[in-house]
Amino acid sequence: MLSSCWLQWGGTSRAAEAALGAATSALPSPVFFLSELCVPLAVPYLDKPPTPLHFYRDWVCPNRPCIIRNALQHWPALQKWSLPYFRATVGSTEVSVAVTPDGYADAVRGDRFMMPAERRLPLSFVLDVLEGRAQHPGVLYVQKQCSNLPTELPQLLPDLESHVPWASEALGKMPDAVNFWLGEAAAVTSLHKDHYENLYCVVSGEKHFLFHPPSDRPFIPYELYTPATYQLTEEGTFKVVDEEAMEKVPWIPLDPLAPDLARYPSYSQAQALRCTVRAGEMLYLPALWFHHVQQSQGCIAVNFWYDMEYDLKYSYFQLLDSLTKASGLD
Ligand SMILES: O=C(O)CCC(=O)C(=O)O
Repeated sequence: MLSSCWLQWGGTSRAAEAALGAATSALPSPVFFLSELCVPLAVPYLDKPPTPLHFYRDWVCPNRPCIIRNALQHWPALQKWSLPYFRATVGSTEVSVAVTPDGYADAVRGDRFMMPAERRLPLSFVLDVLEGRAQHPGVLYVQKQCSNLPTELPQLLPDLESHVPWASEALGKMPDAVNFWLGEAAAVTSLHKDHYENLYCVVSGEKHFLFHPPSDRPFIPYELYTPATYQLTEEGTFKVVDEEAMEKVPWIPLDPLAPDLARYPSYSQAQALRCTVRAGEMLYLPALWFHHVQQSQGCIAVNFWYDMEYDLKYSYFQLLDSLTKASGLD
């Protein structure tokens, strides 16, 4: 009995392997087909906010990014927010600041997945650093991706809406998080993806995005890294402290600004899309799109994260992810 089960299992497993081999060797062609069909050459602009129906039908459902103009002009923040305004109104408020030696928080550095040192600093001190009036070791970025706007800077809430009404209606939910971002030009967000429909609003300055559609997954490498955190010493140097209790983290080692194609040759088949989001503009960044972000010095932004629907699109992405891993393309 045992041996017949074993034989049967062995047979099934060989059949599965053959099917997998066929599927993975055919992997790039549906991906190219998808990219040609669905991925624009540039991120399109809308001159005004879409209706909930248009937003859902034209952008969310086909999982396409766009930049929306004139969607924020009724926010007092657009007129009021500046570094001097923050100094006068919320300067004494302590905020969480991500501090890194090189501007990269949550990124692969060497053989580690590095997380930032997190410091609580009065916002006025961060403003001093941004304006060149004070110095602090490393690179500062006011960012904490768990609704730091309402939790850490609630005094600023009257200056904007608590959600994006046409998006909330289209998606049938309220945002899971409303995040505030303010940092130095050297602060970079490494290439990653999220399970959020992201409405990213630039209030002052500019953000530079580099995207890859989810269909580029087979060409984007992931590896497993030991997680570690930067620790800032009294002398102002950075120590790397391994997070021994944490599991290894799957992350993208590749820098899309200077890809190491000798090491990751498949990346040459991926199609990067770039855009700059300027003050007063709102980017719709669909769930599962890979993104890498840079900014101008002192750029002020707020974004709304709406949890994605775990629907067929999500399942297709998971399938592509599994096939990519199984094929060894990673
Ligand atoms: O603005 C940034 O630096 C990163 C934004 C981001 O990664 C996100 O909103 O998911």
